[in-house]
Amino acid sequence: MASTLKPILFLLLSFHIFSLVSSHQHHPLDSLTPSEFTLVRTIVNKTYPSSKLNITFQYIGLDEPDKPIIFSWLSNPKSKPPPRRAFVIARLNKQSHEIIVDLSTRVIVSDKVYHGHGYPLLTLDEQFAAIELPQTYEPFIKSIKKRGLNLSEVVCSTFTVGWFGELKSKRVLKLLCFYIDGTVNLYARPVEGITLVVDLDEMKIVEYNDRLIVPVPKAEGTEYRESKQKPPFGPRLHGAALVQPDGPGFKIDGHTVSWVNWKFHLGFDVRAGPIISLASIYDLEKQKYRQVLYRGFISELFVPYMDPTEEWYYKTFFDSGEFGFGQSAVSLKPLADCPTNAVFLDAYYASSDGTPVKISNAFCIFENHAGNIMWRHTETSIPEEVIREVRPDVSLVVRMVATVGNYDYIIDWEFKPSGSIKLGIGLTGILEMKGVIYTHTNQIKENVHGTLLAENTIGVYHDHFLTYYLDLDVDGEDNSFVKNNLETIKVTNHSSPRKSYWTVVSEIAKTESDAQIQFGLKPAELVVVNPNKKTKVGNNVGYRLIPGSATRPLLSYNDYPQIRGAFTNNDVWVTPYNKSEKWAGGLYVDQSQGDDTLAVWSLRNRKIENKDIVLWYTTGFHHVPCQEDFPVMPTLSGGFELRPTNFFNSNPVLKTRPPNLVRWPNCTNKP
Ligand SMILES: *[C@@H]1O[C@H](CO)[C@@H](O)[C@H](O)[C@H]1NC(C)=O
Ligand SMILES: *[C@@H]1O[C@H](CO)[C@@H](O)[C@H](O)[C@H]1NC(C)=O
Ligand SMILES: *[C@@H]1O[C@H](CO)[C@@H](O)[C@H](O)[C@H]1NC(C)=O
Ligand SMILES: *[C@@H]1O[C@H](CO)[C@@H](O)[C@H](O)[C@H]1NC(C)=O
Ligand SMILES: *[C@@H]1O[C@H](CO)[C@@H](O)[C@H](O)[C@H]1NC(C)=O
Ligand SMILES: *[C@@H]1O[C@H](CO)[C@@H](O)[C@H](O)[C@H]1NC(C)=O
Ligand SMILES: [Cu+2]
Repeated sequence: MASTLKPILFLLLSFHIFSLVSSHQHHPLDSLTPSEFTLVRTIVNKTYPSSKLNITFQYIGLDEPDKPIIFSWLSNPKSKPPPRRAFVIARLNKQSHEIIVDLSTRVIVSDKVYHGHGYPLLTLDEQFAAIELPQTYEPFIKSIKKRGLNLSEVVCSTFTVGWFGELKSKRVLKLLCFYIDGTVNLYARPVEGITLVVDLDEMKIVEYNDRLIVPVPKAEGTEYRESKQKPPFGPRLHGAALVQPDGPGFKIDGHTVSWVNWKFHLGFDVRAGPIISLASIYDLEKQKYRQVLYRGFISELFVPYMDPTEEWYYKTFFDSGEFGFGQSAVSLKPLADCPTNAVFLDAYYASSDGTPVKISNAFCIFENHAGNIMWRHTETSIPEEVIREVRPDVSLVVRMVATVGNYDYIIDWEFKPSGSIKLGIGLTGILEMKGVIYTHTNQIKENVHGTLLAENTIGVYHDHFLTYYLDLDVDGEDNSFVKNNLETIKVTNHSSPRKSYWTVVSEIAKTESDAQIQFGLKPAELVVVNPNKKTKVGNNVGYRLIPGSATRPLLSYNDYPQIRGAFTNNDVWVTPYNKSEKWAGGLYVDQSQGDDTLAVWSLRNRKIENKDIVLWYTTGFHHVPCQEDFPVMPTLSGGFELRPTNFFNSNPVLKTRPPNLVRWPNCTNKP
């Protein structure tokens, strides 16, 4: 290992974001702007004056125009854009109101009280209010004293309570508390045994339970701040500079990004986080853009923990529908979260009183020069000639990081000139840890539901399921879902020395049940095709799903969390497009009872052949924590790919010209 320290050289690029972002005109899929959030608040205030009523905004987002309206606007973008509307879920008098506000006419178009199960997204404000309550709650103060702890060093955190068959529920959440004396790694120092229940509509503690005393794990070894580390230090990583002599290769016009042969719209939603819309790719041969993806986003993120004991059983989180994946977006750190050539974009959401909140640097967009090969070939079979053709790969990445409490999720959308879209997921941050009496594995005689990571510290087993909504419109709206099953054929009549081979047997999914796939031993290629468009030689144009790691749910199907998370029962589902079917776990996920999930919608078994269809794909991780995940976890990466499959007549990057060579001052490598 090299041990000499060399200065890190960063050649900063001298372009400004302003040169990339040209004048902004509203695209109908643009996320709501700060002034639009303010306008929503003003309009709702006319009907529900906040001076008289305690109204809170749990969700405000764009009520996107119907698909045909978008298409007709796209065919004539100079025409008047469709009306801007906002969809609002507000809490008022212990009820959830669904309000649609027309921002052009400034009226409330509809206002309905929701009477079903479940509650809307939690706001940050109410969570901040809730975690303050224990500090003045007598029984809690006593419990902390009893443990010999210092109240001013105790911080609490919010946990959704799930649903376990209760017929009636209140809008509550649970609090667990942590000790921050000597560390900022609160999750590593749980004050185990105490559970508080807060009624959010009353904003008061309604249940208290101090069940057991367990030593609080020590602070030593939990710190992760660079400034607090003590020698010996790890190896210094060597720096590198990125130079883009031709400047960046992408343009941002409003929220539409164009790069090389791609064009797409980037939106932000407080619940979903990044939303990619209208992704289309330029076909050199046809001399036009062709549609690929109408809309794609993470629909839900299900994180059930596997400890059935009193303080842990309910931890079965839905990070998108309960906490808001967009609401959890954090500001990216230039030169660290994204490379030197990244451009940053802000995002906005509405706080619980309706005022806009800015997340600066919520997104970064950059060209990824990772030193990979786009395609190559060396040919040595030709006499007296060696042919060596290589095209270096460059891709475009849109990145967001959501920090949902302890965990950090790195979400990448990566576009490749070859037509592939790679969806990257990185998990890092801090584990949820449980305090125990044990300091060595040889003391453990019971099931502790996790791995002993440090003295008195268990990293509890859990899963992360990420369910993507992918409304592919492959070269047009009407698509079919095809399973290309790879089947073994036995040769029994001695027509070949071979005894077997495999072949492709295609199956077109007619209805939803035909498209419910659980990955197992039977290999298949899963392709969304346009049955109305063929290549020159007659194949249906398509895009296929190249799955990431399969993560089968391991809970019983009739277990309450799995009823709520039933959208993970299959790896793949296909539904006919329906604007209101967006959230795989339902619109109201907090304490939901599983009656509005993808699994329930799909029971209708609707026709999906040659229709506008949506592909739902779940990938994820079963997480058995290990000591390397402590005190902070090195990124665990996953993801999947959407890849053109007979979409083009031939390799679409055959004639892509490689980037101009950049010579290093003292480079010994000769091109
Ligand atoms: C709501 O309207 C009232 C007048 O009815 C006004 O006093 C108040 O400032 C408004 N609040 C907001 C948040 O717009
Ligand atoms: C609004 O909330 C405040 C503080 O929680 C409370 O004192 C007041 O009674 C509430 N008003 C209504 C109309 O519910
Ligand atoms: C409790 O913590 C506060 C803040 O760090 C400190 O000022 C105080 O001395 C501590 N008290 C005890 C009893 O340790
Ligand atoms: C053997 O079986 C294959 C596949 O069923 C068939 O195509 C072929 O004609 C058969 N050959 C002979 C020699 O019977
Ligand atoms: C769209 O989906 C919702 C929820 O599943 C359903 O109630 C509604 O009837 C569907 N609309 C159409 C046109 O199928
Ligand atoms: C390049 O190499 C020369 C000769 O080896 C050396 O004097 C010079 O400092 C080097 N320059 C850089 C920028 O490394
Ligand atoms: Cu994990």
